[in-house]
Amino acid sequence: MGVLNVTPDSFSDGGQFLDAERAVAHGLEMVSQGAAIIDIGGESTRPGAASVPPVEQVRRVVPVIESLARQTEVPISIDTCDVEVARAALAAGASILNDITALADDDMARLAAESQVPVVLMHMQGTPRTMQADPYYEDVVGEVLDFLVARARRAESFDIPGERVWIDPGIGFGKTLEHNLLLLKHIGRFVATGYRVLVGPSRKRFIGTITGREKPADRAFGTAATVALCVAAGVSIVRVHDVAAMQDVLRVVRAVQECGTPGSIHGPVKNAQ
Ligand code: HH2
Repeated sequence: MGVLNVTPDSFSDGGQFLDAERAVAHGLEMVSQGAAIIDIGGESTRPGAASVPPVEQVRRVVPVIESLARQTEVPISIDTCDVEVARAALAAGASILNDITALADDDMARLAAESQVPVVLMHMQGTPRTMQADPYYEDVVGEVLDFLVARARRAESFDIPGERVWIDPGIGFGKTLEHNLLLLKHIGRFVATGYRVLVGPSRKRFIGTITGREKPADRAFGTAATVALCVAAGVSIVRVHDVAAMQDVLRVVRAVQECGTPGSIHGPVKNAQ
């Protein structure tokens, strides 16, 4: 899943794609690099971010979604927790809902059910404005897992079938460095629920803390380590900024996973040394 933020203030690509034409060009570039989904957002959720009125989010994302949907078959997801924005995005051609509040709003749950699209349920402690103030858990993995399974069951009670529910531990959303690391270390427990798992570690602060890389754009190698761990553990979707580089990570992890299985060696891997 390639990230496309049509915002002035996202932590990593803020201001780069506020212009619709540039946003569309970047979306198409990520498609050409192998993105299987383009995730479009019109509101930053970085720690401390102020919320953006739905009408402004719509103004930012709808032209980009319309244009991309005309030019590519790759599914587009809308990253929003506002039902009006989600509705406008679906009408413009989006076909996945990415809700960082995990369907806190019943209207969003009804929209997901009616429109029969997959929905990402993400865990967050607090709100973007407050979430990094003092995150606290007794048992971060158990609590995040219990929350997501409860929200997935709630989604199913709205007639959203389990195969359309994707769960996401919400890396960086009300989590310390240690919390993020524990969630990544035990990501297999989320996979074991049977729901598809999405993880979004890309370029985040905790990677900068570990590597000493202050600039988000310099965190691709750190991100690659998390992507490799997640994919090896059975995660279905990784939400990333550096699509071309992470495609290479994916290819190598898959080649290792598939080696030794008859008929599994294919394409460029065949003659590798
Ligand atoms: N992370 C961000 C935004 N949306 N959605 C899901 N499902 N999972 C995530 O981990 C996730 C997300 C934050 O990253 P980004 O979009 O690059 O930054 P910003 O929120 O500043 O726009």
